Amino acid sequence: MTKLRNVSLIGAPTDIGAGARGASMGPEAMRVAGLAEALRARGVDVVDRGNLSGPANPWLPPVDGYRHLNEVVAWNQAVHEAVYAELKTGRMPILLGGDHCLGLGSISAVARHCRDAGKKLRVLWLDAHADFNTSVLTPSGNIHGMPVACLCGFGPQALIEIGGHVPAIQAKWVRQIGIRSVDEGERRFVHEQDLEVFDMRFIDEMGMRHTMELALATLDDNTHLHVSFDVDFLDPVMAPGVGTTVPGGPTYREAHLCMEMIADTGRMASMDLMELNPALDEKNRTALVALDLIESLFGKSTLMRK
Ligand code: 4U7
Ligand code: MN
Ligand code: MN
Ligand code: MN
Repeated sequence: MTKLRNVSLIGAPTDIGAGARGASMGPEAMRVAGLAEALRARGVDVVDRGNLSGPANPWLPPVDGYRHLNEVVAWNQAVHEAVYAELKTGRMPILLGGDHCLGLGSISAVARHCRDAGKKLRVLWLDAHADFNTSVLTPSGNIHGMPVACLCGFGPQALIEIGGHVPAIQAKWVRQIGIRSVDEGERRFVHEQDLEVFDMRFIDEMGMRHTMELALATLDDNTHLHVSFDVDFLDPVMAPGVGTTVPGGPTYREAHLCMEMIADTGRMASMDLMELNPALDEKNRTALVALDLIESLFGKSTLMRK
């Protein structure tokens, strides 16, 4: 069971790295869904730190393969400092996005904390996409498709050096689950860098249980587990409120099993909830599904378990 930790909610209300507007409303949608109350009901001490601030979205086309690079850097610096500060005081940060470009600020802070504390880091990247594009490979210029590459040291200088250590993480610390949309050049780069990807074909054939056993196999008592949850990981049938839906994702039960098995490790020490887009949702339905899954991450079981 997950140790009950002190959780700090950090809102990052921006869609600066995305291709659709609206993820900027994600943090408030999770508050309206009752995230703090649900975690408190599970015995977790929750403090809502409110929202970070940063530059407005100018909605301009990409320049040299990057859209809104300066603004993305500013938002990620704010996220990095906020997440790092929470970890330093021994609390578990939950970053409420916001688009997934902010995974860079969040995970670079976690990596910095792990260096300070001599901890081993594992990153679970739950997503329909690999988010491993570069300015040359990207078909869109949208930086929410690039955070994993940036974390591994492939990206613009201003972004990759945010945590003070380049690369912030090593590709072999990452496990990606649920992947089903990878761009052509991105696919080659994923193979070249040997990123460990459990795609939907793998999950179809091996099942979510075996997939998660493999993805969680190398955790030990000294491991800090970070979960970066892009809501488009989920099948759009149950989670329509995201900008980049891809059909054929995990079912409701598969997603729950994934979260329950993470909870069972007791090692999750930070997380991101990213890409929720209330402008595309129906009556906050997707936020409520995300809430359900977060409760499972914090040990709520649908089974008759003690
Ligand atoms: B998300 C995409 F081309 N690969 O780079 C791109 F398909 O954070 C999508 O996972 C990226 O939602 C999606 O623009 C980024 C596209
Ligand atoms: Mn993503
Ligand atoms: Mn995605
Ligand atoms: Mn998306």
